[in-house]
Amino acid sequence: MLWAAVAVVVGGLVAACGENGDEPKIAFVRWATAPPDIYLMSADGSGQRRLTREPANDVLPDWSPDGRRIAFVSKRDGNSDVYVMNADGSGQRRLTRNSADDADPAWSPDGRRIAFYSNRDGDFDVYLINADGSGLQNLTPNPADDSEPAWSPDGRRIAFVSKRDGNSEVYVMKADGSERQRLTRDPAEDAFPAWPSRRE
Ligand SMILES: [Ca+2]
Ligand SMILES: [Ca+2]
Ligand SMILES: [Ca+2]
Repeated sequence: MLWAAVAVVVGGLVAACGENGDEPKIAFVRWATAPPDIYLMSADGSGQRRLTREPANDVLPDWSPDGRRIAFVSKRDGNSDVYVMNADGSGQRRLTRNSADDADPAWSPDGRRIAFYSNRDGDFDVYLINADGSGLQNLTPNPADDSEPAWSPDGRRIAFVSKRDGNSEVYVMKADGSERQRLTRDPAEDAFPAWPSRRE
């Protein structure tokens, strides 16, 4: 249920920004023809163009900090996987190769790694992978669902959501998975942690 909510809310509404050359651009998802594709436009709405052209869901764009690449989620190979492409849509490349759901990529502030979550080990966990597809690492080997990674502006910590204590709570951990700390203690669902963007 959480994943479905993320796909709809984040994939549908949030426009990610990045710097590429002079003008900041906005990536977004358009359901022009089902299934949806990732598009790009200038910040004034001009120059709208389609970046993905596969007959499968392409959603959840997330900019690399240098504005040169975009991570996203696609079902083009049969199930949800994390991909990266250049900001002009060229060089589309699959990073995760697993029949489970791999979702919600979040680029690290130093541009080297991408956090995402996946249920490849039976339950949802937060994973890290290098931007070149190497070095996969499970940061939350816990039988409960762990999801929605969000980098701190300095890249040293990752906030995430976990159900390990019975219902959705927001946690924070170091980027190596250590020093996990629970931040919310409420019987309601606590989700979608977000830090301020890094300022240069
Ligand atoms: Ca997958
Ligand atoms: Ca888990
Ligand atoms: Ca809660």
